[in-house]
Amino acid sequence: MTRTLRDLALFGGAPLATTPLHVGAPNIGDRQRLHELLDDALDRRWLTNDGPFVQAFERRVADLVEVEHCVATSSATTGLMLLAACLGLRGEVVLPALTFVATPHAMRWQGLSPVFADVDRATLTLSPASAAAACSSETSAVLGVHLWGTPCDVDGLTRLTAERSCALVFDAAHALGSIAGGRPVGSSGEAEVFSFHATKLCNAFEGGAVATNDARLAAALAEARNFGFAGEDEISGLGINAKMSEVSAAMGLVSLDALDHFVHAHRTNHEHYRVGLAGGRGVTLRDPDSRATPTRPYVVIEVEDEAGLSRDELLAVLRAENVLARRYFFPGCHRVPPYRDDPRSSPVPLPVTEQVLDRVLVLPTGTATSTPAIDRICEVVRCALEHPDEVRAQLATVAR
Ligand code: T4K
Repeated sequence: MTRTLRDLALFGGAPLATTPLHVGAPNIGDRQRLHELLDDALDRRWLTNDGPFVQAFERRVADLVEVEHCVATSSATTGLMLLAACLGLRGEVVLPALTFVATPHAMRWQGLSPVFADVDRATLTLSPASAAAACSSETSAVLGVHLWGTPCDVDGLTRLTAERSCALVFDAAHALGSIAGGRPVGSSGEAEVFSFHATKLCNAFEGGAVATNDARLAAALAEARNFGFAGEDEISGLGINAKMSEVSAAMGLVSLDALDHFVHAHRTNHEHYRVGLAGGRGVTLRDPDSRATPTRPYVVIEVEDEAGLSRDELLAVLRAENVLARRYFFPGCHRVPPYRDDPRSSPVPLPVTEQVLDRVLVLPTGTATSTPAIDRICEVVRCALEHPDEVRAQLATVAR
């Protein structure tokens, strides 16, 4: 380690980065190709409403995740909402509290009651045992989240939902390219919903995709995302505008073309973090099974109790360096409105979730993050954790 305390920005050194290093800085594919596709759409004067780029995007995603049908949407959030509506879910949906708030919000917008369960310590995905304890006679579905790309215990959740005769769906927002039980994530349960938001491994500016092998469900989703139109003058039922535009689909296609390049960058970055943080005291890089999470979409560290610095203190050190790490998904869905005031939403204890929410930091990765920058981030983390008392004292001085 070459960095000393005096080199840290907190102690007056030059910040590690002159411009902010963001978690979620987008991966961007071939710009020239994107411009060509946008010209095509403009020349064609077909900009949205199930255009040729959207159809091509849907075929590409369906092939990639090995399902028969894919319905592109304006976001994963609207995809989840439509899925709940088209499956006719009622009452309660059991899901992890350790997720982005979009997951319960999508259910709540459909008039459903999200009920939170705990996660498994190893994978940080929904624990089948905790989910079982959270189920009630009102439960119509279990919603697993492949958090940070790590697949859920699909078999365990399948057994649970089969026993209870309720639906099983997945929030696969982080999990394009992940592998569950030897198959790409996307084909389990009734359907799985991917995100193509700008911050995802593969992006369409904004966008989502519902993957399913159920032809009737796919047809219902396609109608529901387009106001419920089943034909030019025919409305099949309640619908909304959740369509993907041709601009988004063009970006999605260009991103899919570059997927191998993006994955290579994420894997290389993850390896640099692994080496750079090895032996660092008090901090652990989450290192999920690389056969199940080969894409390495996120870099997540846990700041342990014995680190000497809290997670938030380490966050402050990094922010001073212009490294804008994030505390995803603090403070936890069960602790924010409208859920925190509803005792029915947290019927079971959430000890793993609560421990993790107070310990994790997500660090920058992707094609926008260079490996030399990662090596320096690791040096900063290690240096700060070698001198916790001095760092805490300096943070207190700066705060005054
Ligand atoms: N389920 C799960 C498990 C999810 O994580 C998400 C979304 C969803 C469902 C819903 O998917 P979508 O409906 O969005 O398709 C961001 C994203 O907006 C959100 O998509 C994502 N998860 C979540 C984890 O992150 P915020 O509120 O943190 O966004 P914001 O604006 O703070 O930006 C995040 C970071 O990315 C910052 O460091 C800045 C950086 N960034 C962002 C954008 C948009 C860039 O560098 N460039 C950009 O263009 O939610």
